[in-house]
Amino acid sequence: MTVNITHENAVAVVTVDNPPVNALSQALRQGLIEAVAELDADAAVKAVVLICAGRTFIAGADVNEFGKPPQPPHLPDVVTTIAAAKKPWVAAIHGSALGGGLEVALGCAYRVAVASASLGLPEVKLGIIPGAGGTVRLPRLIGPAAAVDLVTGGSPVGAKKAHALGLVDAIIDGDLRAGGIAFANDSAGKPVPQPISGRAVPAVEAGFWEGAEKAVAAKTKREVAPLRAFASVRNASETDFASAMAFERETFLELRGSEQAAALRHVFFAERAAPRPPELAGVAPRDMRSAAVIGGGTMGVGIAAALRDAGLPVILIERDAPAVERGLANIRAIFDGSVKRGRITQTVADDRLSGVTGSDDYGLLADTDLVIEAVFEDIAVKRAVFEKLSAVCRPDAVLATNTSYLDPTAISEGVSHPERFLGLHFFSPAHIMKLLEIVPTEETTPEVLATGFALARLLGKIPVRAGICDGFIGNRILKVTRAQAERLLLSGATPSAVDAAMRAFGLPMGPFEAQDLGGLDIAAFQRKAARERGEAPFAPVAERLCAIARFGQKSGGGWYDYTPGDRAPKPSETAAAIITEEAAGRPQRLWDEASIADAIILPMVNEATRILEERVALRSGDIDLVKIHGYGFPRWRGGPMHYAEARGLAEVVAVLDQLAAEGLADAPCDGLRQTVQTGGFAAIAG
Ligand code: T1G
Repeated sequence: MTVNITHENAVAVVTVDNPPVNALSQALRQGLIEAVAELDADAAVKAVVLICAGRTFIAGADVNEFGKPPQPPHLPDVVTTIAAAKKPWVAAIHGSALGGGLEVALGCAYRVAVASASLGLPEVKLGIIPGAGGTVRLPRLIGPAAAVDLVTGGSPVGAKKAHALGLVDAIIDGDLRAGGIAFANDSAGKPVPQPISGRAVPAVEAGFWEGAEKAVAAKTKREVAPLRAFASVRNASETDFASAMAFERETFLELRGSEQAAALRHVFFAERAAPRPPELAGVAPRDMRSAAVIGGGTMGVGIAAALRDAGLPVILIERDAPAVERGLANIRAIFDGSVKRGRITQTVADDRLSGVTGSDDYGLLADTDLVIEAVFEDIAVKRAVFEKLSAVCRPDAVLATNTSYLDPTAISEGVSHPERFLGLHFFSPAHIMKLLEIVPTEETTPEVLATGFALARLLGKIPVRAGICDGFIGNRILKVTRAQAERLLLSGATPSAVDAAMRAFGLPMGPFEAQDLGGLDIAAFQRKAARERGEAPFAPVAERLCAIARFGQKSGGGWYDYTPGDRAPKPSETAAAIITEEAAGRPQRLWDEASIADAIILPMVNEATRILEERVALRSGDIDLVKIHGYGFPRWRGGPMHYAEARGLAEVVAVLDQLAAEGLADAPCDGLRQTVQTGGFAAIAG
């Protein structure tokens, strides 16, 4: 039963029970409508408490219904029915009152919450706007400024902040049900507050709307929903309730069918599928109560900081005392930086740091549950670390390598109990970037793999299982991105034009700006290793830039020139001369933003399809998550694989065929051609 009614004397308790998050399914919406009618007709009922079973208050409309035509009763009607109830309804909130859940609560006469609850309107994160009165009731209840923040940002606020805003009428200490009933009993004898729909919107100072709109536009760039949500809040603040509700509903229905909404919904479900690979269902991870990181460089201290943020004590091992001190200074710098940016207080930073023990003595790791190696990307150096770890760690301690490009199986040669070994590929900065590629070897047991996924949950990261190949998923695709970007330079494009086109597509920066920022020498080192394996990586210009020590910003120039103290890239005559020489004799063509994006993004999709075919990735949504959370691919495009499906796979194959005919890209792989018949990547994935 989705909606259940019980009675506590003159108070009726309406309990919603629709696991897992009490989403507003059609049955639940119908149940609420019927509950209002039943309780309005019951003379013995003086007030109503609306509460939810399980872990949270209503978490919103049922996202599973979004791809289908809306079914009555529609949520705005449910909220209006509750708002018109003859008895005061009190929303008793725990967990998260989100989206339609908060809108239902706004239809109630009162809202109470436990201190741990949160309330928000995250619709813009799904490419839509609130569609049941959220943008109309909120400015009437908490004022336009707070309403704009809540609606356009999409982030929830805690109950205490909500109480300060007037969004919540009381914070309940102790049992929520009992507290809600007591509040309802108390309210029963008082005049019911004026319905929000009848309230005026507080005035704003001159220039508020213009300033707020600029701020929203600056923050959300190419995403459509935030500015449309802003427009609905402004409209609601300047027109009558009924007109504002109609405006909001029309906007919601329009965006509900938009490409960005489909993309963001895809990411929402992909982010919930990735942490639960089917083969790990029912597999219990090992306990993780302590951790160690080997290596105090950028990656090592980033990983150590992430472990501390998750509350694990960390031993940071380096080769000698001076290196230990440098490592501890590096991690202190991370926490100091977080304090300076207001992410944590000094007290928290001190606590984080106090949980790190620096040492050059591997013997301290005798009882450590998890050890992550993050030393120099050289197989001999890594093997030497694991030889020591094999000697001192417990046989059941999980040993992990953070390698980006080396073969974890090769690293694990000689490790005692290799079943407890796996790759955990973090992305720099490791305490910030959400992505964690989890790379098992053939000997890694399901329990140890499950421990990797449990670690990701503990660290608040997005785990993606990756098979072993050069670059796993993300860096393997990155090699194609870079090779394609250079191909364009040899056929008439410039670094600035390519970077501008990729920014216009939605990337945070273009491939050449990114290389100058990260350093060209890192990729050169990987290309050298690839050549030693007999491969022929394509980077004629990058090789020549590295040959004259043009490694990017850190050497004063790379693809671009930089003046000291200024990170703004300037076109480089040196790079242009090398490009001209390397382009000599090659066909030249005109490039615009769209054709540049096609020549880079579609070959990435082709390589990603090969990754699926080889089972290096389990599903196309995982690849989308890798690109979004590891490389800044625009979330509102859903990732490269969703983008290709939304663009049309037949068109993707046709454009790639044309580029291949001009020698500007590989031809579509068989798997990609098959998707034209099957209609998507699902048929390729396992
Ligand atoms: N609809 C359907 N299923 C949902 C859902 C939803 N809104 N939210 C979560 N789930 C499922 C999820 O797929 C997973 O399923 C399980 O619940 C646990 O989720 C009209 C139109 C609530 C904070 O955007 O933010 O209302 O994989 O792993 O980490 O204006 O889920 O177990 O089968 O995320 O504890 C607005 C989205 C909708 C809230 C809980 N609401 N959800 O986090 O669990 S639009 C949202 C969340 C709307 C109105 C508009 C989180 C959570 P499974 P989980 P969690």
